[in-house]
Amino acid sequence: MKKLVTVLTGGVGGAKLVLGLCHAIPALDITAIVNVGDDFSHLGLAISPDVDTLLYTLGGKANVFQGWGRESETWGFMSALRSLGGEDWFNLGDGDLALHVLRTQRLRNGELLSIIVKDFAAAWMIETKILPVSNDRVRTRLKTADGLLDFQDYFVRRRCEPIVNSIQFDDAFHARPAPGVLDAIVNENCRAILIAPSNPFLSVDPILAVQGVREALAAASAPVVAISPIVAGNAVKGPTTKLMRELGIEVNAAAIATHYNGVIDGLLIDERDPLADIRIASARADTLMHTLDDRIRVARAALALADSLQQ
Ligand code: FO1
Repeated sequence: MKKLVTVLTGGVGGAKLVLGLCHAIPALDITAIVNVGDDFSHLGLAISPDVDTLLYTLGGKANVFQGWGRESETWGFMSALRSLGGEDWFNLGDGDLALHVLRTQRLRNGELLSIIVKDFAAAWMIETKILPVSNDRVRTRLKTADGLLDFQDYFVRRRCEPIVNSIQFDDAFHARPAPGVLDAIVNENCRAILIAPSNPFLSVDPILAVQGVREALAAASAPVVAISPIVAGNAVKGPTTKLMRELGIEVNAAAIATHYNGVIDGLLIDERDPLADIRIASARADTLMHTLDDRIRVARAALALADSLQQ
């Protein structure tokens, strides 16, 4: 019986879905393929926000209110940095810092990001496979009214305020999938491939831009099901709604289906949204994920839709 499930995911929304999935099926059967377009170098440190959000969430260490970083964090480093006049727009907690320092040290020694992440996951007894989509550099940048901005400059420093004209994924064309990424998609034992309700334009597109990922999804025997990030005509979190309007895209499930045209076989739509006029299979559920039970419910609903599409 096919039992493996692969999830394409960005940060907080995706981590919630993967956590729900870990309670619906064995965690060992899950592979999360994670966006690295948000990664950047800051104060000489290699930061991988989406990978870390998943590590913290599955390791039971996440700050769920903040949506990033660790729970019970202390901020001694930041206050020392501030007192010296250092750049303080990107907050690095003391515990979080340990991850960045260790990752940076190992990358400088020539190790691959995917191996470092595997070791961090093993140290925290995380059974789910967490795969950065690529060990090569992929950088999300936005063409805005204020010029071409790096992702974190736009997202954190400028709080998503600049009006966005277009989004690009620098170096993605040359980025090779990390070992295991394509196999997790085309594997014969794959039951379902889920696209988390992460931002399609900022979090999922950079995954799809990596060499061979779109082709693998098209060739996959497992059904590909996306969970729409739109709930009651609005995105649950972050800049998705504002971004879609600026890009001239309607904010509804039909637009998400159109965006993923050629990639997905089914779309899970929130029950508060009107029945979308879409040409692919769909199902409806309450897709808000506040509690663990919510996350399990959404994971099960997405799997049920995928199972209904299994040939
Ligand atoms: N997001 C913020 O809004 N402000 C921060 O100061 C911030 C710091 C930060 C540090 C480490 C990390 O892994 C993530 C951090 N994030 C912060 C979140 C992150 O930049 C974005 O939420 C993701 O890139 C979007 O998925």
